[in-house]
Amino acid sequence: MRKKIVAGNWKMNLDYSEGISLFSEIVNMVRDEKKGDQIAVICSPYIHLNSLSQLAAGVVKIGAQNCHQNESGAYTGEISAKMVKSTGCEYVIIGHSERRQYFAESDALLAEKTIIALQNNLTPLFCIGETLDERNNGSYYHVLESQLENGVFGLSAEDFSKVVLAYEPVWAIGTGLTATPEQAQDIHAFIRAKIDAKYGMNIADDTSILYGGSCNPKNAAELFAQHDIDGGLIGGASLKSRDFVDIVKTFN
Ligand code: 3PY
Repeated sequence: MRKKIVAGNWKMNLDYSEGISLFSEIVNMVRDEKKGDQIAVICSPYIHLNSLSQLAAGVVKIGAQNCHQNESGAYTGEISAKMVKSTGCEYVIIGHSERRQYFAESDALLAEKTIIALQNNLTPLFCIGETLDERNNGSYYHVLESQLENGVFGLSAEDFSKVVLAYEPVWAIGTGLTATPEQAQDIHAFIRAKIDAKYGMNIADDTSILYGGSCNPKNAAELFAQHDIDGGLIGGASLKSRDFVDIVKTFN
């Protein structure tokens, strides 16, 4: 069954107490206002994970924004998937364009991170997306296909069926630009067709594909109404409880 998911990505924002107080507001509002079976997730910096898990009360799920590709070892400053899982976290974002761009994370590395996340029973929120140049020069279908091929299509069908995908056009991240609902639907349908070709129709139908990139309370309803869009990965708007919860409520 395809799940409807709204996942906030706090990125590198909020100190410890700011994170706790925003999350407490979000939990209370989601508890009071959410009606459907959509899943609300907050992907916070590592410092918040354990405390948020304790405050979540089953109302909101918790995700990390990254994990290391190895189980443990001499990797100063890094956090493993096992450590993430031990905080009570259920999700982890893998391959956000900011990781690809600023930390040179390749598809091959992201494939390793996805495997270790799955081995530790975390649900990967695996991101793909094209840059503005790639959109303008028409190579974007090819770019997206190769991110899928090299990032997640090496997984067995059983493992792939545990992955959530997020399409985040890089030109719509932090720019205030959003893909139109038609542009986003076109890409989501393309992604689903590629999953169908690789894993078959049942898995393709059941895969949740989120849209990310300046999704906000004003544009969420139109985006989420598209047949192949199953929710959103929310940047800036997840830093405001009212905006985030209004996006979650879009599915009510
Ligand atoms: C954005 O909306 O800016 C995001 O990057 C969500 O991950």
